[in-house]
Amino acid sequence: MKNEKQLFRQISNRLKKLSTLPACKEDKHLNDMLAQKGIDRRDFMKWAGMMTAALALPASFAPLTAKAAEVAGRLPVIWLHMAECTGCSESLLRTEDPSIDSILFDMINLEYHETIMAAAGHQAEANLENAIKKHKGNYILMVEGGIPTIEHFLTIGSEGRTGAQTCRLAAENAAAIFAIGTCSSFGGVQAAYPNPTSAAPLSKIISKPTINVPGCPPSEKNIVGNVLYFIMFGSLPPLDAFNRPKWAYGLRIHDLCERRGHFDAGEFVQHFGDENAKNGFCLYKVGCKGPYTFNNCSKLRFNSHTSWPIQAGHGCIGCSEPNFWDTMSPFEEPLANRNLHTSFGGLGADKTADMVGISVLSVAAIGIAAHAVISSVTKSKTEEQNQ
Ligand code: FSX
Ligand code: SF4
Ligand code: F3S
Repeated sequence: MKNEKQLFRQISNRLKKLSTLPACKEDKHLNDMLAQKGIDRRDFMKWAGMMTAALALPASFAPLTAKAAEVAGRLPVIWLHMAECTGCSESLLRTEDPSIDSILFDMINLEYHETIMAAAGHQAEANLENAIKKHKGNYILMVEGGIPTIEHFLTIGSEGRTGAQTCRLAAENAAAIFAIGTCSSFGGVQAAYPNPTSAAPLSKIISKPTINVPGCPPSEKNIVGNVLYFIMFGSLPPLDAFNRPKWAYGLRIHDLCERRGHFDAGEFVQHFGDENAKNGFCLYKVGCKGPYTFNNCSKLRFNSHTSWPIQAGHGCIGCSEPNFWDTMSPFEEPLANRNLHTSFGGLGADKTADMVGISVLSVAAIGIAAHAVISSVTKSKTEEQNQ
């Protein structure tokens, strides 16, 4: 285990090396791009401090995070679209009031991204193949969307390749692979019952390790944070049992929720629009799945850090958990009184419900018991994986 100083030195050396590589886009410099958008150095360093804290690194590492952002232009990225709504890309590429995250993404050498590239047809296919050849072994592959395994549901491009074939082709020579969004990480809405296209997550389609960055969509910070981590460390971050980076998905929504005090005090919204809703009480009884969901939404928020679902007044629907469309819906009802027909998020939380007698216990016990069971199952899964 490295101490703080050694780690600092290791990252500095790596960043120094990276900064000597030629920038993929000579014309794009982060400082100029920030200045054009009216973002000054102070705001940029504030952002670097926030990302450093999010990545669970010591505060003294903020200059390294800033440096990692500055050398991000050396990093080629190939981004593939499978079956999805493009919400994950939208999370990052909002055109109005671009955040530092979206500017950073603009600077990254996005060699191939169907939503924003001009090429079409044969030219697009050639672009993809050229990018794979040119950056062999050095590019990050990001895949958005679930992957139908019944062939005719997803053929892409002029050569009629299936989505799965395209993923395998691009994965073969990638330095790191990120499944962006719940669809790519776990199948998402495409794989929800009755899964008519037999959609599967990326990890079931390719044979290389994938880092899952779920959320429907994931926040721009969780996408960018993983890119920064890879630039700084050149390796994958520590992952949980579902291959989610622990820095982002290590704690439950419920543990980080600003309404938690109301939960503990037994103060609940009974119906949307009631007096308790106006008072910002806990949303558990109107369906919040925060006690069963692992994500950092309250810390990093969405739309340039302005808000997140629970702040906006709706419960968490569990969008970063496997199978959440089937296991967590109806979204505006608590799980308490229902018999779940499938395992909850793959963690057997239907069993959790039985074990803690969720329908008869006080609401306060739910969070505690669910956490205990989820932690122990997660622990044993991780132990299994590490063996
Ligand atoms: Fe959409 Fe992405 Fe949801 Fe899926 O996000 S926001 S359906 S996770 O693949 O575009
Ligand atoms: Fe927050 Fe939901 Fe937990 Fe209530 S149940 S404290 S709204 S996460
Ligand atoms: Fe998704 Fe819940 Fe966050 S619905 S966006 S994990 S608050």
